[in-house]
Amino acid sequence: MNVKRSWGVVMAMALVVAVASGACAQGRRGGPPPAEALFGRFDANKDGALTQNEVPPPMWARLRAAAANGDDAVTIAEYRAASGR
Ligand SMILES: [Ca+2]
Repeated sequence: MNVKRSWGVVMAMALVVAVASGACAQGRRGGPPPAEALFGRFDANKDGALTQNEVPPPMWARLRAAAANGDDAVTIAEYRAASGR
């Protein structure tokens, strides 16, 4: 791996950590983050649902309870129903 590529990987990881901690901090300060912010940041495949592989483990521990139909994916409608956001 060359230096340019390594730098890109480091910057990408830093961005992921910054976004994840920002969303978690937002949740701690004022309750759950708004659905648009959460799904905009973490719905990697843009299918309108969050799955375990798309969010940090502590976030998934809270989110999975919103999967009303028990399919281990939380749709934006399920999130809104559970969080009121
Ligand atoms: Ca998704």
